[in-house]
Amino acid sequence: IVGGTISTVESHPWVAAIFWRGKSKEKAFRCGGSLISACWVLTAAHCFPDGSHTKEHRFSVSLGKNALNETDFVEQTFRVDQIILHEGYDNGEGNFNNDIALMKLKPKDGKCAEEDNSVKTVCLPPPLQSLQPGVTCEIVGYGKEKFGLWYRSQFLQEAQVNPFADDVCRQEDYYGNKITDNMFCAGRPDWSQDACEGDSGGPLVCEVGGRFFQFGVISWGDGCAKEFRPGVYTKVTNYNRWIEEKTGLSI
Ligand code: 4AZ
Repeated sequence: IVGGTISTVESHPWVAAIFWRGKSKEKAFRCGGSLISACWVLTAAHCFPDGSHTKEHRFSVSLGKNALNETDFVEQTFRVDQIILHEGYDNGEGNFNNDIALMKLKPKDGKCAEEDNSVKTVCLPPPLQSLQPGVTCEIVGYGKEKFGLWYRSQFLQEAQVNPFADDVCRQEDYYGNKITDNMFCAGRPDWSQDACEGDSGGPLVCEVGGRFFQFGVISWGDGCAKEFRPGVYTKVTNYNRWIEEKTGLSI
């Protein structure tokens, strides 16, 4: 997150940290995610390049985590039973179309995530709920605080962004025709806050009608907090049926 502030997982208890374990057992942070039910985490498909989704045993998911490089007292960590990428995920045009994926947590003693002050599920918006440009949304992540830095944020960070109208984001001086109907853009009018490398897969949550819903999955962008280059998010409301079909949840 660029231009944000240090946050706590207690104020974003649905945030998940996805790790990958290599052949020499080194554990590397891969992406953010969000807990949508006790056993399911929503994230971005591009977090699993070149068939790494078939290597479930290499991944783990931590919930309730404040500091990336420390094991939090309250955190809950799970192995992964299944990784489901969207069938239409496509980066052929360099724009991550259908950038959405699900991870099924492996239960421990018959249970997945247990709700407490640091671990809760996020609500998904109903299918036709539209997101009006101008509302304020929050993004959270453990990603870089500046584009090009070699290190990530040690702590969970949060920032505020506003959804942009599609016709603005599709202007030639923005992203032109790279923006499909499965995406929306969000940023600050002064370009001061944005998601950045390492934040992808994490949630964009907005208050609509007095309730908070996850409207976006952090997906991509040209640089971070750059003029005319807002963050691009997967439009979660396009995927209610897909999520229901894959998870058996009802939204
Ligand atoms: C990334 O590489 C990434 N500024 C995520 C979000 C943005 C840029 C890059 C948006 O994961």
